[in-house]
Amino acid sequence: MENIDLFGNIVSTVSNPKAKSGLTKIENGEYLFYPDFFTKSESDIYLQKLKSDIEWKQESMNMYGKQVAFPRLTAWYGDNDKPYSFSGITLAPKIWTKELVDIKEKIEPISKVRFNSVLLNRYRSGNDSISWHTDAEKELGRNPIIVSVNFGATRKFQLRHIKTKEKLEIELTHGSLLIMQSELQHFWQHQVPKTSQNVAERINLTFRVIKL
Ligand SMILES: O=C(O)CCC(=O)C(=O)O
Ligand SMILES: [Mn+2]
Repeated sequence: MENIDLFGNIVSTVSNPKAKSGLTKIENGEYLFYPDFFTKSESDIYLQKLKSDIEWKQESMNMYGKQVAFPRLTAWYGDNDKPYSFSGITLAPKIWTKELVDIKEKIEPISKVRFNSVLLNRYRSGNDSISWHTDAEKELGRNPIIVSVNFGATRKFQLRHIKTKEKLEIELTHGSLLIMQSELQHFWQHQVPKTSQNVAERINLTFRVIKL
């Protein structure tokens, strides 16, 4: 489905994610989407475990001389304690928990990549968000593969081409898996916007390979 938004941009909406399951090639990139990768009962358990066992942090960043809190909680886990920079802050990872290893071992046969780190985001309500950015940090190298796992409330995930401004929207549901690959991080930004709807908590995990 194609619509024109307030700014005259073309917005393609993946209105029925099931119909779009599998590989989608877009201009300058591609993604794979599996709406029901984890079963409902598995996803319910992971959501509870991640809420209670992960060491969630309220990070902040310096903006024009002021410390501004991120509109979400974050956590960073991985193979070792090599620091990693994103959104203007540097974090040293914690060592994998049992459920993170479990999730990682379920996704690696699909992505055919061994991940050495995961960034977690916890959106406490519709007021939490992540704004337009790419995951093209230099530590991830050229054409990084990013595997995104989702538990909890469904939120809109939007992609925007940096040149054409074309927009795409995918509803990331409880237990869904989204793999972003090829040149996508170099040409498309992504965000999870705030919503005025009364939504429950959502946890997102993005598995990454940091080139050491
Ligand atoms: O919550 C999401 O779906 C996206 C998170 C994200 O883009 C990031 O952590 O870089
Ligand atoms: Mn990102």
